[in-house]
Formats: sequence, C-alpha cells, structure tokens
Amino acid sequence: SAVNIAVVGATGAVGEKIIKILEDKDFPVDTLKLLSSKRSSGKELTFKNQTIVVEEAKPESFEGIDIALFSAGGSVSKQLAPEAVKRGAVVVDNTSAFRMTEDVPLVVPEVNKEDIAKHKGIIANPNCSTIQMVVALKPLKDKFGLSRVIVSTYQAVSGAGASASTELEEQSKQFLNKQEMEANLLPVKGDKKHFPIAFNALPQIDVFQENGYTFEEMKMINETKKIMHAPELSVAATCVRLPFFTSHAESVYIEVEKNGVTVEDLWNELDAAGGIILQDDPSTQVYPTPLSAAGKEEVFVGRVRKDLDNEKGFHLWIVSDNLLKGAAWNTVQIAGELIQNKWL
Ligand code: 11C
Repeated sequence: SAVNIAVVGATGAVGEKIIKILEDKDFPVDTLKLLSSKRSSGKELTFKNQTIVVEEAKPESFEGIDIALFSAGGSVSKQLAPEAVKRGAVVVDNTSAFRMTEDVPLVVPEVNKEDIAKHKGIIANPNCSTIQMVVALKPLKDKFGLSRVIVSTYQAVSGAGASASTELEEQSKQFLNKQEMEANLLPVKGDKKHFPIAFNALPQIDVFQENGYTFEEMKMINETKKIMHAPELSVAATCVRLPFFTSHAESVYIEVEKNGVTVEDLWNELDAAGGIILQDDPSTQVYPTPLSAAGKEEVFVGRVRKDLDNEKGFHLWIVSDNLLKGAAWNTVQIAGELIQNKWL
C-alpha cells in the first residue's frame, strides 16, 4: 500500500535524484512532501506532472509521514531525524551523522538488507565510495572468504556537491584561457587551504584525522567492516579526487582466504550477484569507466587480475555512479525494502 514520503534536502544534488527515482520506479507514494532549508523553500519542483512547493523543514513537517529520506547534510539530520522518528516516521539518512551509531543499521541491500529489520527509527545510507565497493566484495567474501582489502579511489567532484562541479567547470575554462585558476572550495570547503582540481589530482577528500587518514578514508574503512559484519577484516584506503563530474572509480586489492581461487571463479561470482555488471575483456578493451557508468544504477566491475606474487591476492576495478547507487538509488532501495518486508 502507498506511503507518505518526505524528502529532506529536496533541492540538492541527491534530493533531486531521489525524486526522479521515486517517479521513474513508480514507487508507491501516497503523498510526497519536499523539504529544504529556509533559503531554498518556496521553490517549485515537479513529481508525476504535479507541482510541489518546497517547504522549510521543521519538526512539525514530519506529522503523518511514514518514511523520511534525509540528504541535507549531517547537522540537519542530527537535528531533525530524531524529530521525524518521534512523530512516527522511519528515517533513511544519507549523511554520516548516524552511520557508526551502534543501534543504527548501515545498509546496502545487496549486502545486509536483513539489518533493516533491526532499526529503531533510523537507517543509515553509507558513503558512496563504500557502497560500490561492498556490493562487489560481498559475493567474493561469501564464496572465498576475505582477509584484506586495500583500495585507492578516483572520485568525481559531484561527491563534494554541486558547487564543486561548478568549480571544476570554471577552473577548466580559466586554464584553457591561460588564466590563473581560482580555488575556493576543494579539497574541503572548511579547511585552511584550497587547490585547483582541474587538470590535477587531490589526495585529500574530507578533513584529516589524527591518524593521518582523511575522514573519507576512515569512512571506507569503518563502514566496510560494519556493513559486512567483519570487524576482523583488514581494510586500508587512499581517497583521491579527480577532475571529472560523475561516478567514483576504485582500484581494489583483495586477499581471499581459500586456496586455488582463479580469476574465472571471481568472474562467476560477480556475474551471478545482484546489482553488479561485469565488464571485463582485455582482448576487446572492455572495462567500465566513470563516463560509461554515469546515469546507471548498477556497480560495474572489470580488470579482474590475479596478483603476481600472492596466490590469494586479486586486483579489481570497480566503478559506479556516486549519486545513484552511491546515494539516491541505495536510499530508495532501502525505503522499498521497508515497505516490501513490512519493516516500517
Ligand atoms: C565525496 N564520498 O565524494 C563523498 C561524498 O558521507 O555521504 C559523500 C559524503 C557522505 O566527497
């Protein structure tokens, strides 16, 4: 039966994708409430040929709402998600606010959808770069065991918000016009220094932690262990921002536990798993790229190779649209599971 949905952060990059997916997938929506900050309220958006005026998100906004999809930044979630829960809504939160909170399930449906059933009002949607990696690792862990993961990422600017995409465009024009590039945002808006992203690579996504890793790297490490129920799994990450707009790509080294595993064995598991499209044929130059994955909801895997020295080591190339499977699509999938399994 149809439910009442609220989208918080409706005018943002992810919010807009969520609304489009709800429409495209013919999600069972009874009423749709679109919420935002005061600044963006009053804007008109369309859903199924209907004009909906965006309202300022307040605690009372959640009266009568069954599912609230939050994508307006961590501080908004911290403030308003508990208010939504208090009023009977189940929150699917796309920020890092509650991901590592013990009672909050952190869910990628292809990996741990059963965890949704344990929710106490809030379910967290993982970080984009984590989501696409665990989708690919799950079937391999199930079949061959997994002891170690070392990932290096190649991440799109849209992960840092729509304004980061604008900054890349502006800097590209400046560079090609032989002007000095103006950097005001990346790598991190609130940090002390800013560097050009156009024609560059920035080995900093989010702020540095005391251990020398960035917050994005620690998200990949901690979230992977939580989602996969594998506290003992060794995970290391290096996260890098590159000058393209959509999709994150990842070079991932894994060590399996079983002996005698072949590339063909990995292909078979990846090919059979839900949500994955295997694109791997060096003889015809078939492999996924950020551009080929953009706009698609699946996780694409290619370049599967056996390590030349470690008999249990393998290398993979994993690409997915960071705003779809990495954010909006995973959020809507969780909402769909809530309804289908009567976990509301
Ligand atoms: C990026 N992964 O590409 C980040 C964006 O924790 O949901 C997602 C931030 C988050 O910059």
